[in-house]
Amino acid sequence: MNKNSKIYVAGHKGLVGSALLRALQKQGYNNLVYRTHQELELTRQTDVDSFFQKEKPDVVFLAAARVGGILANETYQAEFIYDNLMVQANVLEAAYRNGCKELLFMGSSCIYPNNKSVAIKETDFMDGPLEKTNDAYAIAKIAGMKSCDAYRRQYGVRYIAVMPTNLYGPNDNYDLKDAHVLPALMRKFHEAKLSNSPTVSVWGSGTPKREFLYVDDLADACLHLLVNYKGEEFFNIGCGEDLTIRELAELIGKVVGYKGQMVFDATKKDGTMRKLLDISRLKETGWAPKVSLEEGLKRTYEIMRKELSAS
Ligand code: GFB
Repeated sequence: MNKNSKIYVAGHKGLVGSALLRALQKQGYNNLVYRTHQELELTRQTDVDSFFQKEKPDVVFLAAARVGGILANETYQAEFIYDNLMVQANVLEAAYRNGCKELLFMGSSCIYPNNKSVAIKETDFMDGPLEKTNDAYAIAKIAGMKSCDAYRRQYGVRYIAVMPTNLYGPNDNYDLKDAHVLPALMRKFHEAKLSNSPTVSVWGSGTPKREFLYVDDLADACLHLLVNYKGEEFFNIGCGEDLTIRELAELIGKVVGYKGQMVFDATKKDGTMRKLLDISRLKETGWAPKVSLEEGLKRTYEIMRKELSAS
């Protein structure tokens, strides 16, 4: 990949794709292509083929995916597995057939065995059962990552995968039914503050632990790998630290300035109790995260208010 390479960012309107686009633009990549969901339906093979035949990108960042929090994953299991498998299969095949030599596939930390009490290394892959609340999504992501291996080995292309931890930042989804925990709680605390509501509902027991990475750090790591890494491995991308959902909620409450109480809703699931990623493989390549959780939450709160008032 060089500054003149034609780079297709699939999913450029979403949390991850928009961060990749920002990072590429900031670093002076000047031949970027993208399409909105309305312009290009990635689950439709003929449309994807036509797009790749026309544009013939040199590099693809595959960040288009059907994603959501714990409830969305359970509610829309069939859509999560179907849409993700179709998008991946269509994009990888069309990319290869149209001469694309480099591709970065966005996996997920949910490909790993659930309830790991210690930080998860890449070598823990396939070493135990998946978390039930998102196994349809996880299987699709595993298929995507294994597809990269297969295309690389059979065709000699440089298709690699990364496994990001839970992400947050600009262009997140704040729809409370579908959102991940961080944007959901930020919105709930913000609205509770505005309406002087005495309580905020936090799903589950508050005891599961999660790791959160600001999405601009993820984009930075992805560019770093595509430019500097020439090997065959896949990479965990995280910040190396986790906290309980209760601690996260307290931190968000502080950033938002909410003075009321949290009420834990035991009718909602906890999901896996822990999924901290071990990022030593990535650190060995010379990359480290830059944005602390506190700083990331402050930035996200600013941005969320603008995004909510614009919607
Ligand atoms: O972020 P989240 O929806 O998904 O939930 P996962 C994380 C934890 O936060 C769970 C709790 O224990 C939830 O019960 N939680 C507390 C809440 N309050 C809320 C709330 O208001 N909304 C939400 N959504 N959760 C996802 C996967 O798992 O992780 C995806 O479902 C993806 O597939 C993503 O892999 C990275 O962290 O459990």
